[in-house]
Parts: sequence; structure tokens; C-alpha cells
Amino acid sequence: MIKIVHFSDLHFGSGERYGSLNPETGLNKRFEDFIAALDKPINFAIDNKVDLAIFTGDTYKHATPEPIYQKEFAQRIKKLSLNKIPTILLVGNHDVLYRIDGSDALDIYSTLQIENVTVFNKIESKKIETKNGVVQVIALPHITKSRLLAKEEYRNLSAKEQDQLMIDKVKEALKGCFEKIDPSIPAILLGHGTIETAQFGSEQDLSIGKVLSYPLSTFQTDKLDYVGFGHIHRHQVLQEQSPLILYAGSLERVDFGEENEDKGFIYLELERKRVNHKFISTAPRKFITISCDLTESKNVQIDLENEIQNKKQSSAVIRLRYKINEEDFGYIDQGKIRLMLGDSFAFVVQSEIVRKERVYQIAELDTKLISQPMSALEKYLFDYTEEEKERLLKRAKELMDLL
Ligand SMILES: [Mn+2]
Repeated sequence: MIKIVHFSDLHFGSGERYGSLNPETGLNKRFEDFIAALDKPINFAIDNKVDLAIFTGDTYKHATPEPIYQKEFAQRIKKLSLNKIPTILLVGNHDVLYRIDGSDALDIYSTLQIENVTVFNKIESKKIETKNGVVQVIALPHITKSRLLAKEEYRNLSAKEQDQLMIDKVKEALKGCFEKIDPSIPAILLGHGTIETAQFGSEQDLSIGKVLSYPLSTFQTDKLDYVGFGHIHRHQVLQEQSPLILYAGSLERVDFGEENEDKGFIYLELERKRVNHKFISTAPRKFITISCDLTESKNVQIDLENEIQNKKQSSAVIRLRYKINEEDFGYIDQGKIRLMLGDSFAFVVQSEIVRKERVYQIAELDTKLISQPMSALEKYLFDYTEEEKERLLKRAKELMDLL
């Protein structure tokens, strides 16, 4: 049996708008969360002496990461390497620089030939030796159009036809890999991309969806024992067996779109024709939305305070959203609300102000005034600027003069 840890979509540098600077370390506190999240699969792999560690791409927010992001990631890869755990790094779309040189953010690991580390940046198959036997690995990293299609081939095709051509080419390449599989030893396919039946999380922000999606059938062959994907941040199992097909999901929450999604990594026990998997939560930072409709409230401040008191958690990122009538907005003590949320990890306050249709009850508009229409109109326009008032009164006078 081969023990495997599979994690994905680290995205160092993402989600930092919900973190403040930690003065002791000089790091954004959300970045520290992301580091802590990465430590979970790394430490699990080392503590449990797993045979293989797999990362299926999207290391950073961009393919040109700040040195600190590179350093913190490299330290953890080094740790795996020093512990003699074979480690696979698969290139994701966020790792790729869309330039003709075809470089990516993980190139450095193959260039420096870090011991026990294998980088996959193209479709290929390799046998990876582990202390408990060989695993056949087929890699399907993020595919860029320029790498797969010759210019003449796609020049006259629509975007949809180009995608279809790419899928056909990928299938063809994978077919070649499948044919080489030795059916007596375990085989896995590691991918970064979209599978048609997968459910998206909130990654729209992260420019997902611009890439092609593979039909599930592309991977439905019993030559494979495991198909582990990255790219979509929501952990999900697309097929339970022959082979098991899943997305590991990302390691930390990026924003409130992931409020109700757990985050974690996959622990896998692999044998030919027998795979057990377990999702292990990284216990990601809590994101809590406190929603409050105050439009029927008799005491907006008290009601809002109660709602905050009931739902807030000191270590969470809080989004307070309240809906309030325009005339009540002034009764909210903004300073006190902020003070109440002050012990959260971070917070944002969003108010939706409901503007009623104006009902005018102007005391001075008595019957006496109504007999003098221009004066009445002037009173009626009490909350207009002098300029607007003047213009409207002028127009009104013109109309009156027509009578
Ligand atoms: Mn991706």
C-alpha cells in the first residue's frame, strides 16, 4: 500500500485584503494563515511517513510571486525533500507566464534538480519510485493554447472550435499514456483544469473559466486508480471508483464566496484496483456573514447590536450586512459597531439603505398657501438646491403663464 498526501491550489498572496500586517513578522496575517494551511499537509506527510506528496498547481496568486511567497513555499518543499518524500509539483494556470518562453513559477524546482522533487509542466507519464513501490503518474498540467496548437492549425477556428481541438489533442496524448500503463502496478492521473461535471466555488475572481473543460469520460478508464485534480477550489468527489476522481480543493478561504466550504487536503491509500481516500480539513479561517434586516425594526441600534453579539466570533473574518431605512440610518452608532467587531480577525461593514418614495407632509402647506401655487411649490421644493429650485420655479412659472 502506498500512502499519499494530495494538496492543491495554495495561491499564496491571495485573500490578503482581509488581513492586516503582523508587526512582529512583517507579514500579512492572512498570508500567515495560508502558510499555516500549507503546513498541515506537509506536517501530516512527514508525521505519517507517507510515500508520496502531490501538489496539483496554483502555487501563488501570480506567476511572478514576491520573494517572500517563494521562500515560504520553498522551505516546505525542502522539508519534504529532506524527509525523502517523493514530491510531485504540477503546473497550474496561475503558475504560468503567458509568454513565448513558456516559463512557469515551478521551473526553479526542476532547474535546481531538488532531490525527490518532480515537476510536471507538460502532458507526460513517469514512473515515480516510492519506498513502498512504484506509482505510474500521468500528468495533465494546465494547458496553454500556444503550446498545444500550431498557429496554422487554429488561425481560422472559432474559440469553441479551438477548445474542441485542444480537448481532442489532450485526449490523444492521454491515450498514448494510457496505452503504456502497466496494469499490474498502481496508476494515477494528476490534472489541473476544469472537468465538465464539476461545481465551481467562488474562483471566478481568480480568472477561472477562461480555460477549456474536459468531459469526465476523458478520465473514466479502469487503467487508472486515482485521478486527482486541482484548479477548482471547492473540494468535491466526481466519481467514487474505477477510478476515484476528485478535486482536492484549495487549502484556505480566499473570500466570502467560500464561507460555507471546508478546506483541506486528501490522504490516500493506494493499491492497484483499491483506493481509500479521506478529506482532512485544514480548519481554515472562519468567514462569517452577519445579515440583518432592520427595515421593520423599532430600535435599530439595539437590534443590530444583538445580531452582532449572537453571531460574531473573535477569530473570524466578519462581514456585517444590514438593510436599513434611510431615516433610521442616523440612529446607527458606527463607532460602537466597529468597536464591537474590533476583536474579530478582520471585518467589513456594508449597509443597504432603503430609500422610501417621498411622502411630503409639509406643515406650512396649508390651504392658504395652496391658493398661491408658486409659493406652495417653493415650499414643496424645500430639499432641492437653490439652483435646482430656481430652475424648476422658472419652468413652473412658464407653464403657469400658459394657462
Ligand atoms: Mn487554477
